[in-house]
Amino acid sequence: MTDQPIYQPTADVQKSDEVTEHPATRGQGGELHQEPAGDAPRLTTAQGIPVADDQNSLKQGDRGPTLLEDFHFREKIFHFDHERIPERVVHARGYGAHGYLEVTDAIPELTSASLFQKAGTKVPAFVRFSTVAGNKGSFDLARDVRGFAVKLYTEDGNWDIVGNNIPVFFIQDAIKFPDLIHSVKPEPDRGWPQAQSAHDTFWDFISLMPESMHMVMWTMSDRAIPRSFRFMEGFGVHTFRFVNAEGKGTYVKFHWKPKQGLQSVVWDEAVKINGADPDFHRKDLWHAIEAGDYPEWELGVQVFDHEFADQFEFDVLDSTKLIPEEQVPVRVIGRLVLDRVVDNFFAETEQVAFCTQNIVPGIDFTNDPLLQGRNFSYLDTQTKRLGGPNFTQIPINAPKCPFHHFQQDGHMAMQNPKGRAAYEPNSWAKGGPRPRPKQGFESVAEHNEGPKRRIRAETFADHYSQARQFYLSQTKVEKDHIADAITFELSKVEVPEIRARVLSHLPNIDKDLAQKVAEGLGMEMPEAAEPYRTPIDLPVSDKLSILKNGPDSIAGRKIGILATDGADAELVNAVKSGAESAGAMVEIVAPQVGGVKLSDGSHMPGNEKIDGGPSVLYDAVAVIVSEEGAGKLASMLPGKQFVADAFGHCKFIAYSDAAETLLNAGGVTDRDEGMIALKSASDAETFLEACVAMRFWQRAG
Ligand code: HDE
Repeated sequence: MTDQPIYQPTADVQKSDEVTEHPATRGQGGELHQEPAGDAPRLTTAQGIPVADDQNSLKQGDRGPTLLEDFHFREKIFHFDHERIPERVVHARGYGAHGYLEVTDAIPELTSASLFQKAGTKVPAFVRFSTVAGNKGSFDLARDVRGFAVKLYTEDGNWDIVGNNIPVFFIQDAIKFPDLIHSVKPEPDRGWPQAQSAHDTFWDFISLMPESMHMVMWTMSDRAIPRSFRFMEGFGVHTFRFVNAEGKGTYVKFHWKPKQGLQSVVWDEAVKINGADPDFHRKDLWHAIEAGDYPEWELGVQVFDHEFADQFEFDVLDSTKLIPEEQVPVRVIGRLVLDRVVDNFFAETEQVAFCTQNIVPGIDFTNDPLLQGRNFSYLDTQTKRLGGPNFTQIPINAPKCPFHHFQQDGHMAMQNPKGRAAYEPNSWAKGGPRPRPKQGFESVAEHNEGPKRRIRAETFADHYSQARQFYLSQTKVEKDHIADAITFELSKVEVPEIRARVLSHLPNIDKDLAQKVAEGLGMEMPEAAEPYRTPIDLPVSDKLSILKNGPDSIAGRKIGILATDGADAELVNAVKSGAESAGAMVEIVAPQVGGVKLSDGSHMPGNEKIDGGPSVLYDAVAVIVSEEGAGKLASMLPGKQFVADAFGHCKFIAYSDAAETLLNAGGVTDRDEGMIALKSASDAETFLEACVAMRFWQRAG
């Protein structure tokens, strides 16, 4: 020990409710402060040995080498080195929350599933939303399909509905899944692009797979850039089966319908949100739940029989097709509510292992070749990702009902049975669990026959009719967005032949769409691809559009108020309290995050500094500023962009008199009906009523 004061790398920690003084520091003379501050538990190694010093590794001499003997240091670094598990090969970036499913309509005539026997039954749920292509650290607003995976912890075990926010899929047979995913992931030689389909390999694959055309219409639509997880629909995609107590099967498709309504962003907004807040979607979910504004979805089912399946235009086993709600209405049988954020992201969201093969008595699979392939893939992938077969023992994956089996041993086995019987049948009096012929899971006794062949059924051969139906069911704004998205994506494709091949499919969907994209790309329209089966005309389905199914209030939305010192207090308070009482969240964006001094001398704390709070983060904005404040903002790029973007993205904008200077500086010179002048506090109401429409689309032309 030297006489010199010993250098201490840790600064004093500010005290607050959550932060205590650092427990183990050395005094000037090098002596250790023995006891932890307050009643904090003692720091130990993973083996439980109390730790004296967590700042310095054990050295031979003050400036000498670190000693191998330092088991605390070695254990800490070793653990750190092993802290990552492989990310999911798809759907790597996701976010989860807890909640419950409450059955609102019992359906014992359709299914013997325990949860559906009585209205009012509640089962715990865990839901994970995700993007597909990007890695774990990618941004939230990628143009992509969103995963919508629901784990229901029922009395009869775990039932996972591993769905998406789009009701169809790119491919018909699971054997093409690795090809599809390889084509969209970063290209293998160059390692880019991240979380994007706008590149050669994806469109090359798509152009060679006409069965993907329906799904591509969806991914090029605004469905692929949702405003928030809370405003998306979810779909089980495949046709499943309900099975009742008599063993009678009925086909079923599962739907999740957001009570909050549907809502998406525009592409330019998505790009800017990715820069301003790459965690936009996960934060949105977290903040809504923490604020007690629990997102909710209706569980709906489309139930149909063999007769319907036989006369339906397409094969109900083909996941590139949906059944329009106009043909088979969605019956609501439950509500899914998310009311609790996770305690630990890794333990819950990262380790949750959804498996399509997790179904319960009363539910069954069909022969959809995509579903059949998935039933193999998910168990395999979880075993690899979570390191062994005991991933079912991790609390987030463990059933919440009693469970007993003879699986044993393996990595990290935590539930180890007592006694001698590790096999079944056995003759020990207390030999453990036995099968229950009447209550156990049974598959529908379906009769299948035919030659063993690698073949795609003829009933899967129509590739364009529903793509056309989807496109024609959209509003004009939505159609324009689809054309713009395809044009954008193909403009990132470098090989002209690939662009032309994609283009050649579009006339089979809609000639105007094809023409628009060709013009947007500056290309001659190539000859149309020869369809295997001539597309048929199908009736428009309003349920396929987002804008025809938008919200009916601003509840759950986020209003941004751009305010400066001297802003009219009455106006700021009117917008704020009006929005909050309508169930919206309000954030104050100010030149300084400390907040602003309003006209009445009151202090309004800020949520964002103008540079960090661009208008893309809000559903609508109010610009309530003083003359002086407007002048200052007008000389700043983020100030000008705030109003220019809000206007360009067709948002409703409320503005005080003094805001004119800023609006003009941002190039916002039109005062259309989406621009609401705040002359007095009562105008706040007019503004908030207008906001229910979410966008003033007329501005888009
Ligand atoms: Fe998946 N999919 N998938 N998928 N999928 C995975 O499982 C797979 C498909 C979906 O939040 C993987 O846990 C195959 C359709 C979601 O953890 C993997 C095929 C639909 C999630 C896998 C499909 C989905 C996954 C990767 C073609 C909508 C994330 C990591 C037949 C109905 C779940 C993992 C979560 C995840 C395989 C197609 C939805 C590799 C082989 C269709 C929401 O097992």
